[in-house]
Formats: sequence, C-alpha cells, structure tokens
Amino acid sequence: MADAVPTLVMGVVNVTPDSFSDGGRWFDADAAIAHGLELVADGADMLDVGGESTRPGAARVEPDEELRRVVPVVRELAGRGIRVSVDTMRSATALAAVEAGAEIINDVSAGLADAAMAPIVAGTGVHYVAMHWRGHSDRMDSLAEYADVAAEVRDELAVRVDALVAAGVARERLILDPGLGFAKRGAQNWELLGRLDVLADLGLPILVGASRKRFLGALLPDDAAMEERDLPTAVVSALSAQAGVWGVRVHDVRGTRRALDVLGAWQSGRRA
Ligand code: PMM
Repeated sequence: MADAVPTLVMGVVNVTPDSFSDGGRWFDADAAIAHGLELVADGADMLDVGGESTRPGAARVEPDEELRRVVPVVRELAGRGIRVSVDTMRSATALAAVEAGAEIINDVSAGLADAAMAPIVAGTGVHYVAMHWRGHSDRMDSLAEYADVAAEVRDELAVRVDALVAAGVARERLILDPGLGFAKRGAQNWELLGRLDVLADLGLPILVGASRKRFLGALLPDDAAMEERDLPTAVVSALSAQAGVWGVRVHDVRGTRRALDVLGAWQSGRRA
C-alpha cells in the first residue's frame, strides 16, 4: 500500500477577468465557488482565493473591487469547512477575508506592497505565505537581475522574515515561497527549483507555485494550449514534494494529486 505524501495541494481559485492562466473563467462568485468545490472534490487540501491578477504586466485592481470579488467566495467556501487562503497584497482585503473565514494570507509581496500587512497578520494570528517579490507586475520583468538567484531569494526572504517577526508575527506561522515567475527569467526558475535546499536553510515550510507558468510553457510547442502546461506542472509538483516542500499551489488539482500518488507509491517501494 502506497503511503500518502505529506505535501499539501493548494487549489487556485482566481476571481479575476485577466489572470494569465485561467482569466475570466471563474469571474463571478457562483462560478468561482463551484470551481472551488470541484477542486476540493479533485483532492485539494485547501483553496487559494484571489481577486487581483499578478500576471506579468498586469495593472492593479481597485481595493473595493478586490474586496467585492474575494470576500463572498471566501465566506462560502470557508463556511463549508474548507481551508481557505486569500491571495492578496492588501491588508484590508486580508483582514476582511480572515473575518470571512480565511485561515491563511498568501501575500505575493511578503508585506512589501502594504506596510499595514504585517500588523494585520500579527493581530489575526493566521498563517502567512511570504513570497519572494521585487516589485509590482507592471515592472517585475525588469527586476530579474541576480548573481546567485537561490542565495539572493533566500537572503531577501530572510529580511522579510525578520521584519515580520519584528512586527509581532509568530515565526511558526510563516511559510516561504520562492516566487517562480515573479522577477525571475526562465532558467532562474529552474535554478530555484533545483536548489530548494538553499531556501530550506531558513528552516520554514516552503510553498511552490509553478502552475502553468511561462517557464513551463517554454518546454511545449509554441501553439500549445494553456491546459497543456498541467502535465509539466504535475511533474514539478511531484519533484517538489520529493524535495520536501510543505505545499504546491496549482490550477489542475487532479493532475497534481495523481502525480503525488505516484510519488507515494515510489517512496513506499524504496522503503519495502
Ligand atoms: N503565483 C501567482 C499568484 N499567486 N502565490 C504564491 N504564493 N505563489 C505563486 O507562485 C503565485 C501566487 C500567479 O498567478 P496565477 O494565480 O494565475 O497562478
């Protein structure tokens, strides 16, 4: 009997008209909720609800509009007993989502986009995903200069961890994310994945968000549909799980779940 792999699967619920990977498909609340329930049926351990696209070049959404998109979806999904994370850089959205039942704040800016985020995280006591980030999506592609990408991502995240802890956030509530595709060029993403142990130096759980990103699309024919990135995503999920990550954030939960089942069987074979 194969052992279950402990890595958690976070299913993406984008309530946006313009996300790069699934923009517009789940844009009204009912469609987003139905999609979230499908992802749970497919084996998601938790859902990440976001109302602002962070695709390269994206403009910001108005704060009220982000709230309007996110809060009803979080409330309904959390009300059904599902573990919900809110994908936001804004403290006001984070707070409203936590009040609606979110248990995790997923901030792609690790607190850099909104100085009020750290005190909100400290005050609510929820878990917090701090992702490596160097600037907003409209300019992040120009910020991908590194001498040693793995060490610099680790060191820049260490600075964020110190700032968050200084603001009163409990260290054991932090999860780190290398921020694949955010101010990272193709090969830099592979280097971060290949050297996850460098990020693990900080002794905190790691979340990997590779799902459907450009660096996976680059492995496929030019005319490949977005969904064709799901197979490479599932393989990255299994390899990340083998590297010991806490979680993977994916659009296609079913494929990642199957890939993790294969890894579990593989690992049980090694132990036999
Ligand atoms: N990527 C996107 C959005 N949010 N959050 C975390 N923690 N890590 C990521 O890599 C990440 C994220 C990119 O956009 P998508 O919602 O279309 O996947």
